[in-house]
Amino acid sequence: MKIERITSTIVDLRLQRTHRLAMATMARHTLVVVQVHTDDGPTGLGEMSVIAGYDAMAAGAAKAVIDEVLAPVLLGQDPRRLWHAIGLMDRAIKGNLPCKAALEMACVDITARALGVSAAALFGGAVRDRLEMVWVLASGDLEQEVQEAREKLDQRTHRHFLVKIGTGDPRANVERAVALREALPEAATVRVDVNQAWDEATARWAIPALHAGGIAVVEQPVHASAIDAMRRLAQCSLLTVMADEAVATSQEAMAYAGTHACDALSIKVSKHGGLLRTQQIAHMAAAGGLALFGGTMIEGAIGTSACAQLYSTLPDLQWGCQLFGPQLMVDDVATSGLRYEDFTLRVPHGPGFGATLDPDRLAYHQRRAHAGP
Ligand code: MUC
Ligand code: MG
Repeated sequence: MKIERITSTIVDLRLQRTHRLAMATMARHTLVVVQVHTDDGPTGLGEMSVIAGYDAMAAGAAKAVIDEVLAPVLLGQDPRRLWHAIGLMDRAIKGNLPCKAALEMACVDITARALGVSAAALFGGAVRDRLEMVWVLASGDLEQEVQEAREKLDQRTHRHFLVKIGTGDPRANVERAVALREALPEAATVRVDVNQAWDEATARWAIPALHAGGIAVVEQPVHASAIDAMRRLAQCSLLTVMADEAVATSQEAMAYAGTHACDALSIKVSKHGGLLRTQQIAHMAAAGGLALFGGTMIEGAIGTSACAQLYSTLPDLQWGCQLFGPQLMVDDVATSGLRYEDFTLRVPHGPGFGATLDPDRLAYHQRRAHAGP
């Protein structure tokens, strides 16, 4: 089986509400959808998400890397030789991990479909068929966030909440997170993601205040490059300190796990450069004593199904997953067997990721020229 043709399509999708991170305010969302066609095998689907202000790359640049640099080295190759494909992409261009992830994802989808199995089978098989869900609150408005969390509790879709607190005054943000915790029933949990916004001095007083207020986890409190600060914070905090943006490569995972520079790690298929690398990093981090959280870059049905397949195979996923992308988007370009029920995400059965592209919706949402970043 050989790769015959690769296409990539930028799509712009509306969100249910504005999503506010420390470094980005998302009023809509952009995905790059990849289709890898083979000569006598199935077509594979991959996807990367682009968040302007968060990512190092604009969607047009990502598409150019995929079309002009990565696709040419994959054409004619057997998509089932996954590490070989990763090696070819690494030799073609440094970095660009999310672009490589989208293409590797499609190759994994092809491999599983060709075997007639779900992608989870390629990663050792599922150890769970449901993932404990975390909902991300990111409007910055306490009343709205309390109401949104209560709706999720009433609908029985989420009981764990992660609130983004990296924008604005740290003291007001800590108070907002604690007030949210107090407004919700005991059975709910609240954690925070600072998305690198604080310096170490701020984190030193803010983390104990969060702990005193019943917050469960603080994610990436300081800059991604501040490994020494992260280590000091992890070592003196009663609260779980989670790394996210700081750990993308396996070398960074080694550095964090080896020196206990955090207690937990948010893994992300896009950030780590694909499903195989994410599996590798997850197992390394677990061996180094780090607890795991299944992260997202707000992928749609394709990327979310792919992540869910892998996360379902990880023996330890102590902090659940935040695969809420399809719930935040008003529309999508694929359908899938993803089901959100009983506070969990039911993992699709496949074949492959269990996602099916809808060509009409892809055409409808496709970006026309000069539509944005
Ligand atoms: C993260 O965990 O920092 C992207 C979307 C979102 O809600 O958070 C970021 C990822
Ligand atoms: Mg994060």
